[in-house]
Amino acid sequence: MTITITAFAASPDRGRGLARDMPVRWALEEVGLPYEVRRVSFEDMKEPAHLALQPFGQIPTYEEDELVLFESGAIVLHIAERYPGLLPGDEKARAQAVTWMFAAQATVEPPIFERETAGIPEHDQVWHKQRLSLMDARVENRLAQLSDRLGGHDWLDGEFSAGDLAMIGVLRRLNGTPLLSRHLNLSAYVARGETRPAFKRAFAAQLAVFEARAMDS
Ligand code: GTB
Repeated sequence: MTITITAFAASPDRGRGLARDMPVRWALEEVGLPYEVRRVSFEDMKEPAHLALQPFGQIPTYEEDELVLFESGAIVLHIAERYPGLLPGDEKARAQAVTWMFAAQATVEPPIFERETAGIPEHDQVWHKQRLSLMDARVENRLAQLSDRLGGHDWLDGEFSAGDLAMIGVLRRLNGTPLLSRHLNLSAYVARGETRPAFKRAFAAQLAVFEARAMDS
């Protein structure tokens, strides 16, 4: 079986591992599956060949022999369901881990994403400051709720799972902000994920792409 994923040829995150190939790489590393990466430019992503794999012209995609998937969450779930290491064996615990995957993308990420994307285009608007504080409050509300639930535990529900992988992937977007750092348990939770050997391998692999390009230019 050959697994090929797509990733940015030149990620705008400058090697910080924030693009969505990162959770897929991390999941593959956690379960120990080798994979190849096809790097695509923004232009490539809008070409018919890539649109046949990803109808919205985005990365990541996942090809496993004849199977083609897109949506990073669906790809991580596919990997987690087939290989041990990312979902508990017990049926109920499994459903709970999947619930955290959905919570990460559907409940925690939207306010974080909104705050992040509003920053640059709205920066010059007179109402920007007011809107920013509103968005900060929305993020803060979600983080406070998540922090309460995590409490002093290492992971969201028992052992590390795909739910933690998804949640940490979302929270990493706030690294370096007071929104995250004021919640000591959440900062420690993110750091705990980032020190996993599988995360480190995934991070290093995507960083190597940025560094190779920097050497070329
Ligand atoms: N829901 C989809 C999934 O989870 O797979 C979303 C995929 C997606 O947003 N892909 C982005 C993309 O291909 C890259 S990851 N964008 C190109 C386009 O839409 O034309 C999002 C991303 C981009 C950049 C940063 N960054 O610079 O920090 C972080 C995250």
